[in-house]
Amino acid sequence: MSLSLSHVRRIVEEALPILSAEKPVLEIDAKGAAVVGDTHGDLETSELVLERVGRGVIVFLGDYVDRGPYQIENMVRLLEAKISEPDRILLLRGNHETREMNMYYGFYDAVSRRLGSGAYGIFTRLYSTLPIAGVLNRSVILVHGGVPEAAASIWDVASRGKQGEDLEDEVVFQALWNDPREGLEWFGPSPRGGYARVFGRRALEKFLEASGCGVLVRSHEPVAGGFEALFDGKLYTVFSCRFYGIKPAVAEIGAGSIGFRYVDEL
Ligand SMILES: [Mn+2]
Repeated sequence: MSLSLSHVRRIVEEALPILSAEKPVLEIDAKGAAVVGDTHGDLETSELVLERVGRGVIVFLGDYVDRGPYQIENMVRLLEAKISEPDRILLLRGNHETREMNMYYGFYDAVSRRLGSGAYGIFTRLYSTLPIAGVLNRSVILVHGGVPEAAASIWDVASRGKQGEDLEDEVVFQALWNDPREGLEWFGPSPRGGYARVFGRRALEKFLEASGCGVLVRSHEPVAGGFEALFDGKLYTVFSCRFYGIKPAVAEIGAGSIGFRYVDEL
């Protein structure tokens, strides 16, 4: 992919009004959905998913940039897909779609080196338009991290609104940062630091019930095998970046069922 600043700027500017019109928490009605976890510059995963998943919506759970070798290409490819099929390709925000993370984990430097100093600002404009979460068929919560401690339901998260260049609201921050822990009931400290917390079974069950949902699908942790069920199948983690020594996977959600497939076998 040839990358020029004018091309990247044009793609981002075409995507901005489409994303801006979307709600902070997307209400998605679809017969089927493929859910993609972190890609972190794994352009190959994004290409395979976009080319081979023929039906239903495709929801990307965020973390498109930082770390991998094709961070800009990956972001641009996903935005091109969004522009051509705005109702089918849904791009949620991950904890790496922030200025704070990009300064430390490589995307700011990659953009400055390849597109010129001053180019990076177009991406923080983009981040502030990205939705925070989705609810599929009024039953499945889709979000990068998990359950925030101070939110009763996903609709409570929605009321916080989209964020600026960083995740200023603590509830939204936790929705994109928190991790599940088997054996825990409510909440506990997270090794990730900041506002981040870990959440247990009762925290998840209460949040799901108050949201009118039965399952939460998230990413954020590079689980061995690319896919993992926790809390008796009330929560799934899917991870889709091949640079973590795992086989990238996607979740496939149909009527009353959740399974997974490896990206390289789609
Ligand atoms: Mn993450």
